[in-house]
Formats: sequence, structure tokens, C-alpha cells
Amino acid sequence: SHSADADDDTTLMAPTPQRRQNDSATFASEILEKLTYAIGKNPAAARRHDWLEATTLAVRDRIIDHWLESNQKTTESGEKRVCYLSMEFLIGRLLRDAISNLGLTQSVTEALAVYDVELDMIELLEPDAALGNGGLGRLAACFMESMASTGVPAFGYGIRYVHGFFRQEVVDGEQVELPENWLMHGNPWEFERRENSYEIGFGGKVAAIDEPGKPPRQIWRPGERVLAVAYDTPIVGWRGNHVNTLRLWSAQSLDPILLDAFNSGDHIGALREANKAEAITRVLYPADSHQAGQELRLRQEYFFSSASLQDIIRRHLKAYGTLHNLSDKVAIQLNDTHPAVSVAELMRLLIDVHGFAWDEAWTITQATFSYTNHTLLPEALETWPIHLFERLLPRQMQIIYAINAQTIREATQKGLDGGKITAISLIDENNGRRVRMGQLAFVGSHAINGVSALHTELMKETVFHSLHELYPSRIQNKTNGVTPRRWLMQANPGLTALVTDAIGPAFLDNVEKLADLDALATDAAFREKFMAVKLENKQRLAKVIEERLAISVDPGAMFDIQVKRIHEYKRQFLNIIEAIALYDQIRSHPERNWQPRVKIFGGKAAPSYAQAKEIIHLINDVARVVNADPSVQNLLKVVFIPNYNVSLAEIIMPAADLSEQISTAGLEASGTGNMKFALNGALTIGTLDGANVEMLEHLGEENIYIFGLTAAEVAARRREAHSGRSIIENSRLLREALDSIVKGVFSPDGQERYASLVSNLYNNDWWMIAADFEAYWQTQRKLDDLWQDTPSWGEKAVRNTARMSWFSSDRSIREYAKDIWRAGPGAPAS
Ligand code: NBG
Repeated sequence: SHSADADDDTTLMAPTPQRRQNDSATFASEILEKLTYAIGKNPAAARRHDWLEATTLAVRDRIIDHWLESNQKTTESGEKRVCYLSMEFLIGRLLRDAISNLGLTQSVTEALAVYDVELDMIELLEPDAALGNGGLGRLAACFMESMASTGVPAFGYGIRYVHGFFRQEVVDGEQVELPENWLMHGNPWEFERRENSYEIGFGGKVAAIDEPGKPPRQIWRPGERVLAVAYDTPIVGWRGNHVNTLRLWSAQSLDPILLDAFNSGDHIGALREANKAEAITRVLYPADSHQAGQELRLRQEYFFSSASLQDIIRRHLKAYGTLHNLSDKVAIQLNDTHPAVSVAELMRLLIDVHGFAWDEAWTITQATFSYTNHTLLPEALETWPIHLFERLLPRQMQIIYAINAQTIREATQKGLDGGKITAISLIDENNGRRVRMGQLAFVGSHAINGVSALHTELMKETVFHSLHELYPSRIQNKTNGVTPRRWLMQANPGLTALVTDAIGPAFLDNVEKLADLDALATDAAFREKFMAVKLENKQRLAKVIEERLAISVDPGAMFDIQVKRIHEYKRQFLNIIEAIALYDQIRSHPERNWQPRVKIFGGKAAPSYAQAKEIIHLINDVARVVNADPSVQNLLKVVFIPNYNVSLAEIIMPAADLSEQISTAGLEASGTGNMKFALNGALTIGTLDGANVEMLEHLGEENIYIFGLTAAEVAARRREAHSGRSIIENSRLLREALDSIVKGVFSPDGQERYASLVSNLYNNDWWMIAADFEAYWQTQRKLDDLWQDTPSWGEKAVRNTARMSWFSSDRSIREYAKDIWRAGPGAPAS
């Protein structure tokens, strides 16, 4: 039998933990015990935060029982583990997720009632763990939950940022960024594992060592070292059947203080080294689909990659005493290129530290790694200047040169010519010599995947065209998904209860059963109940809008929502131009049968992304004018909800009638918000982009509103140097809307504010906003017509929920497990 230790593999010394009672009386006394002995208060003195902490600790005990069992089982069976390396995990709150997955909602609610405390209220005090920017980080969080729910033994590996994604406020219409401080009250979910610490080197030199009787070798002598300390959070799956570990690394200095400096009076200098080390895990870079490009970022990437690999190797050696069979027992998934330096680092560890020859090390490396690409945007593809890479990671740079030479040799042997070799090379020679992390991740992996069918095809045709020619069987598709536990059951308890009532509870365990709802789409009584739940969810959102913004919106109006990062390719600009055109039309033709709409926006702009910030400003400027105009009062409202995050999304997704998924075709790799909305019964207006394409297939074309240029048409227009000028001149609606922006109708205090945003449409229209405007407008008017036909709208809404089950992240995970990792239930024994 394999040995296990007290951290990840937990303990074999303890007998199987006894099952605790889960009735409300037991919970009530356990919560009281935590309050008394872990927090040191009695109920009379307890504040709401104390109740939150006491409840969390009581729930956590149950998770730990399952956690120990899961680890023991995996260790004993020798099952293959998945290690999911991701720079971001956008988790949000954990208490409700844990209580719901363990089936404890009722007992905990009743237990707290004994003390006159409401679960719903204390849940709101938990800070969001916002260790991610957007879709990529949230996907990692959904995948962690789905791996636990489907019983795939896994570690998530990432960074324990002290400050997560910034808090956004809107001041005078503009985004202001404030630091986020999620650890302020401590974090009851995490366990510090001091015993799992690793040294991480930077800089220094590579020395050649020549020992008699041995082949010469290279050895890295880093100039700097910092310590990576593990913090573990248990991730509990549905019904608590399996619990995995999210292991996040925190940077610490090896010398907490330089005593000599301190004693000689240099108090600041004495802490300089410690500050420099700790800076590595201090903040999350707020760049989404954009390369951050700074030295600290490369340090972060290497820091968590190296710590994770050292941890994986330590665990494997302990169990098997050799690394020859590493890839039988471990699958490492690289979530985008952020951990791509792992390819060179594993080669270094195998060759320099564990004495492997190059060829075997390379075989093990490729068999262990796989890589997910999440974007084709050129500005997001990571590259690092050679001089920076070489200075920080000299030995890894040597290894990358050697991998490159080997790859180019192979390509040449297969007859690829000069242009293709340039495209394959790990070194970009055209932009001041840079290391291309995408190429490194690709050649170091046995499988490379895109995140929707269209994205995967475009990957083959564009960024990885030549690598795909060289290795034609490596690229595969794995369409994204979202966890139905958080995004349906927890976020939408009303709908969950209604569905359970209508088709029984089987869908809770097998989301595909949602398809049974399809038959009820034509049942008027069911549809009415479905739309009544939607109305309640809209009332809940309307309340949030009233409280936060003092804007009152009518829950009877169509809630038309676009929430996501603000990015030019996502085209919030197109949406707000349509709002302006609608505003003009309602005022010039008040006699027409306009349908009441609330246009809701939310999302953060990268602090250095000027155009995205202008778009936020414009939305807020338009909102101020429109919402104050009595002539459109109940027909149009525009709302920008500040600080969009996971917790807000849980309120917003269930409250939408219409979901805006309107990116320029070919640019949104997948989208996952699109899935959350539709699962909760919103109709989608969207382009043929990302996973919208597969949503169209699953929903049927009558249940989704597709418009605009296709990816191929966008590419063709860009080749023809398309501009928007003639389109704008020929479209009165669009021209007048743009004129009103430029004339300062919405910015009387800043006439020039949007001049360049608008002139870009005339001169270039890179994002095809002018090109797609007319089709977008027409499709919106079709939706107005449909809104009047309540039964038809309701039927389509029900069909959306019924037909979205394929977009569960359980399905995505099963595909990864079978086709890429060969792990999890049903995997061949290794
Ligand atoms: C994002 C894409 C989204 C996709 C998520 C998750 C990056 C680099 N990419 O379309 O823009 O849904 O990844 O795959 O953040």
C-alpha cells in the first residue's frame, strides 16, 4: 500500500472518520460550540460576522470528513490525479456552495433560527474570493467544482493573491479602481501547510559541471530565492461524494528581516528583501485577454509553476520512488499560457535534479502536459523579451533553445519550409526577439484544446496553423461548460423548486434530465409559473438596482442584460449605440407600439485600457440623460451596475429576459455567461461566435436570435480594409445616434469626450460595429414583437432551460477526463 502524509494525502493513522449527525439540533449545538471555543464569544456578544464564522467552521468539519476520505481513497487506489494549473480561480463565495452540495441547507437554516440568525443574511457577509479576471478564472472554478462532483481526483494549483480583482466604483460616470481586501477578516476555508514549502529561484548563473565518469551537466545557481508556502482549500462536490484540494501558493522571504541592517538603523532596508519576495503574490493583474508584460508577472508565472511541479514530484516520489511513471499517475493541464514555463521547468527538474537523459525527460513531459488555449487575440498571446527571460530564468532559457532546435529539426525533416518554420519557432525574431509561450505550451503537450468548436477550428487556421500541420492530431475541441449547482440550483432556487415539482428531482444528479421540461414548453399553466419565477428574480434584481443606484426599474419591462469584461471586441459600444437610437426613435415616434425595456450593463475595464473606460463613461452618460427624460419614462431605462462580480452574477443571471452575446464574430473564444443566462431561461441575441454556435445547434434556430457577420465575413472585410463611413452615411438611424454622441447630447460637460471613439467607426470600424448595426437593430425589433406575444416568449424561455444541459461543466470535464487526461471514473487502471 502507498504511504500518505498529513497534508494532501491526509492521514492513514486515523480510522475512517465517523459520520456526524446532520440534524438541525446537532448543528445548533456545534455552531454554539464554535462560537464559544473557536471565536470566544457567547450568543449575546456575537456579531453577524461571528455567526458567519461559527457556521462556516461547523460546515467545514463535515467537509473535512469527506476530504480525508477522498484523499485516502485516491492514495490507496493509486488513481491518476489531475493537476489543473491556473493563474486564476474566480471562486466567489463558498458557504452556500458547500451547504448546498452537502444537502445541509435546511438543517443549517433551522439551526441558526434557534439563535434568531438568518442564513441568507450572514451568507452575504462572506467576501468573494475574486482571484481571477473573468471567463478564464471562472471556468477554472466551475471545473474544480465539476471535477469534485464527477469524482475526478484533482488538485487545483494557483496563486493566493492578497488582493484579488479590484473593486470598481463609478464616480461621475467613470470607473474608479479600489483595492480589494478579501482576507481582511481572515479566511476560514483555507489551511496553511507550512510543511509544504518549496524554494523558488530567480536569476543567477548556469554552471557546467564535469564529473569524472559522468556526462557533463548544467546546474543552475539562482541569485535569489523565495519560499512558496501552500494554502489548501477543500472543494466539495455534489452530495459531498468527493472533495478535491485547491492549493494556492503564497510567497515568503527566506530571511524575514535583515538583522544587520535593522541593528545599524536601516529599518526600511531591513525589510526590503521580505517585501520584494512577498510582492510576488500580492496582487492579481487585472488584465483580461491582454498580456500584462511586466517582470513581476513573469515572476508570478514561474513562481507558481515551479512550486506546483516540485509538489507534484515530491508526492509522486513518495508514493512510487521513481519518476519514470509520472505520466501514468499525473495529468497536468495548463490553463492558457500563464503556466507554460512549466514545460521548461519540468525538463529542468527531470534532467538537472533527477538525472534523466533529455529524450526520456521529453517523453515524460509531453505525456504529462496538455494545454488549453483561451484566446486568439494577438494582444493577449504571451511573449517575453529574451533578455528578461534569460536574466530571470537562465537555465530554463537554455532548455527552451534546445526544445526549439529539436522542434525545428523535426519540422525541417518533414519538409516544412522557411515561412512555416518561422511560425513554429519558439522564438519570435521579428519583434526584438521574444519567447512565445503559446508555441512552448503546444510543443510540450500531447493535447492542445480550444474551448468551442469554432474557436478550435480558427486555432488550426490561424495561431497554430503551422504547428497543426506538423502535429495534425494534437489539437482537439473541448467546449466550455458551467456548473449547474452554482448557476442554477444555488442562484435560482425558485426555478429549481419549480422544475423539481414539474419533472422530479432526477435532474439534480443528472442535468440531462432537464430535457424533460421541453414537453412542458407548450403547457400554458407551466409557462406561467416559469415566468412568475422569472418575475420574482427580476424583482430581486430591481431591488438591488434601487438600493445601489437609486434608479427604479419596472420588473414588468424586458430586462436586456450585458454583463462581462468591458472590451472592444465584446461590443458594449454597439449595445449602447442601439440604446441611443431607440431613445431617439421613441421620442420621434411616440405613437408606435414600443415595448418597455431596461438595458442593464455591468463589467470592469482593465485600468490601463482607455477605450474600455470611455465606453463605461458613455454608458453612464447615456443612462443619466435617458433615465431623467420623462418622455421615455417607462419605455427605456439604462443601468450600469458597478462592481460586477460572481456574487452579483448570481443575482443577475436568473433575472434576465434577454442575454447580449454580441462579440465581433471570430473573437470570443467561447463565452460562459451566454450559458448561464440561457440555462436560467433568458433568450439570447448574439453573433455566430464562440459557444453561441453550439447553443444554436442545441436550442434550435427558433429559440435564439442570431445576427451579423460571420467570422469568415469579418476576416474578409478586414482584408479589404473595410471602414464604416459609407455604412454610416447610408444609415440614418446610426448616423443620428453617432451625431448625438459627438454633439455632446450625453456629455454637455465634455463635448470632445467621445470624438475618437466615434471617428474610429468612420475611419476603420475594426470591430464591425457599423457593419453589424442594422442587423442588430432589426433583430432587437423582432424581439420587441416577440415580447408582446407572452406565450411565445415563455415557450422559448422554457426551451432554453430544457435544452442547455449539454453546457454543464460536468460534460466538459468528462470529455477532458476521457480524451486528454485518461483519469477519473471509468479510466483504464494505470
Ligand atoms: C476567455 C475567453 C472567453 C472564454 C474564457 C474561458 C481569456 C484569455 N479567454 O471567451 O475570452 O469563455 O476564456 O475559456 O480570458
